[in-house]
Order: sequence, then structure tokens, then C-alpha cells
Amino acid sequence: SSNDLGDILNFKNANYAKPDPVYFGKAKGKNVIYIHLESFQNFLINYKLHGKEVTPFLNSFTKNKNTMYFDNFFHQTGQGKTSDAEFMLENSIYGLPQGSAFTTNSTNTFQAAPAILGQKGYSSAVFHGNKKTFWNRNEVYKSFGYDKFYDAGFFDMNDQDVLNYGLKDKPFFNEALPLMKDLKEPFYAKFISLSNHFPYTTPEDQSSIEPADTGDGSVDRYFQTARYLDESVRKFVDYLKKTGLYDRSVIVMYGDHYGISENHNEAMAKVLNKEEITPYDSAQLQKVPFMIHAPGVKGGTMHQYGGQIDVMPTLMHLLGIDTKKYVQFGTDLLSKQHQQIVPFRNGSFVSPFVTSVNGKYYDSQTGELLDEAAVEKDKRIKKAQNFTEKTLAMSDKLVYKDLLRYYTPKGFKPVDRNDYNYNMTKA
Ligand code: GP9
Ligand code: MN
Repeated sequence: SSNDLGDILNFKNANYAKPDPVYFGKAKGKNVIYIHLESFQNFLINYKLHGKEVTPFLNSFTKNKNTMYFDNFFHQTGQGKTSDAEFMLENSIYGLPQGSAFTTNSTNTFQAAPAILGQKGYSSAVFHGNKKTFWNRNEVYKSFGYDKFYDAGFFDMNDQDVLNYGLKDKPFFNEALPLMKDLKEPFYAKFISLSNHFPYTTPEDQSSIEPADTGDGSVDRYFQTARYLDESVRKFVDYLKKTGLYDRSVIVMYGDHYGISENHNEAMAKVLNKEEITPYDSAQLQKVPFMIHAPGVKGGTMHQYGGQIDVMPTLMHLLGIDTKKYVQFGTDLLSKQHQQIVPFRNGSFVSPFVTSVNGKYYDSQTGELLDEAAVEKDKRIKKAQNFTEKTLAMSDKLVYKDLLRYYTPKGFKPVDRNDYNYNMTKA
């Protein structure tokens, strides 16, 4: 109903965080290159196994002078896994409490990043070495306004190069390079990697690091597939440098969700050199890397708390597009008004002061469980819990009732799904 929409518009207006002029428009007109780091958790960054860095390239990228690396950044996905991450990054709207919005609500009205940028002269494309129907991408990308979708049909899916869900990352990035020549600049392009995915199988002859020795196979191999991803991305970025694209593009890297579930806590305790993994540790383990490399922008390690819901407004503001008129549930990480409360899909949340896990609260700095009196005393806790519940409920209502049908931001042209099809295959 119009009341629902009105509530949501009020809510988003109240939560809007205005851009910081230091960053606003600093990447105006640049290409955007998203690199999706499959199942990549932040603990891998700077982790040493057998005395060696697991992901030397990504580690160095976090320290690049033009990279902003967010080290308190969390995934917020639910059952929709990869698709939830994509959904949040493209829309700043939460994935659903059950299932995946990609499958249940693919024909909804959205005001997604490719559509907004498309109306500012950007072309857009997704590259992914799996069938286009997986996660219903070929349908939902139309609603997002993606011009092109280079799925498995564009790649050489020979037996040797295919593993698990699809094309291995090295041939994937290699074969994507010539396809990129078709993209009209400025472009908004997303590269979804695949090899670092459960059950983390990498042919032994292709791994340049020994497995870990916890005795839990998937945990042990996780380091090897992460190294493989690291090498794949290094080559890709080298190419971007060679062609000059590196200087004309914002490169955004993000982990989509955890790789090691709580079923592997025993092995993870060994990996992290802890006696046990507490519920607090589990929540903190939901950190994934988030990096923005923008030419001309001063980099550094940023400690503000945030999550995937915040990516779109952050990026839009860097590109010089104010998000005020759009319905978005996250806020610009670089804004002074950014809310450092990171809701998880199950209603728990993290923040700099408290970590909430299934109705229990822990001090975020020490990991100590807070007793009822302490929770009662710190008024911020109840407020943050209420905010978490409210923002998730608003977001769900918006998706379930397809409410953006009734709201067209001024100057935005609604997406016509008929303008898009991904039936082309490679020549
Ligand atoms: C499939 C890939 C993996 O194409 O993106 O999805 P996930 O299993 O991680 O949700
Ligand atoms: Mn995934």
C-alpha cells in the first residue's frame, strides 16, 4: 500500500548520510571494475601459512597508496549466498530472510547501479564462467539494467579448465580480457570468480602452496584455492595496468560470504591459534575484505564498521552521484554520518561497541559477554537492535511487495526489461 511506501521513504530519508566533499565525485567518469572474491574471508589477508603469505597479491593491494581497505567490513548474506551479495551491492537492499531474491523477485522494479549509471552514459557487463541461468541471473540482470552478460557460453568450457561450478579463475580472467575490448568506456563491469568455492578442490599440480594441516580437508585446501584466486587476480590487474585501464578505473574487490562454516570451528580454532571459536568469534569471522582502488584518491586502512549494504552509496558518491533520492538501506562508508551498525540477515548485528549474536551481547573490543545489567545500562544497544530489526523489515517489505513500482526517483527512467536479452553467444 502507499502507506508502506511512505514509511520506507521516511525511513530512508531519516537514515541518509550525506557525502563527504573530500571524496564526493573524486572518481567521476571512471570505469568501475568489480572483482568478486568468491568465499573469501578477511582472516586470509596477511595470514601466514607455513611461514608464507597465502595471498601475497591481495595483501599488497590492501597497502597500495590508492587503495582504501576496510578492515571492519562484513558480509550480510543469507541463504542466497553469492546472489545475496550481488543483490546488496547492486541495490543497497537486503537479501531475503529465506531463499534468494534473485529467484523469487527477479522481475521486480529496481533502481540498480547499472541502470543509474547507464543513464549517465555508462555501459555495463557481467563476466562469469557458469551458465547464465544459475541463480536466475539471466532474468534478474535485465531488471538491474545490465547491458551484457558474458556467461559460460562465451568461454571455452573444456574439461581441463572446468572445475566445480564452472570455469577455473585463471582461464576465466584470461578469456575475459579480449571480451573486455567490446566494452564502451566508461563501463561498469563485474567479474565473478568461482574457484575458491566449497569444497575447495584445486588440482594438486596447480597449487603453489601446501595445504594447512588441521586434518579438516576443506579448511586445509581453502588456503590453496585462495592462493589460486590471488594469482588469478594478480594477472588480471597486471593486464589492466598494461592496457592503461588501471588508471582509468575504480577497482572494487569484495568477499561475497564466508568460506568456512561453523561446522569447521574445531579446525578454525587451530588456524587462528585459539582454544575455541566462541559465538563472538564466529560473528567477527564474517568479516570479508572490501577494497576500493581509485586513481588520485588517497588510500589507507579504514576502520569504520560497515557491510555489503553500504557499498553502493559509497561507490555512487565517489562517482559524483548523490544517492539522496534513491531508496537504499546502506550508507556511504566515507560519510561522517555513516551509521556503524551492521545488521546480519538473522537479526544479529555488529558495531564498534557491541556484537549481538542471537540475543546475546558481547563487547566488540574484548569479546566479553555482557550481563543483563550492562546491556540495560548502555542505551545504544537496544537502539542498535531496534534499528537492525526495523531496517531488515522495511527492506523485506519493499522486496516482497515490489514497492519500487510505485516510486520513480526524479530524473530516473524506469528500466524496461524488454530492452535486454543475453541470448548472444560467442562468435
Ligand atoms: C555460482 C557461483 C556460486 O555461479 O556464483 O554461488 P554460491 O554457491 O556461492 O552462492
Ligand atoms: Mn559465493
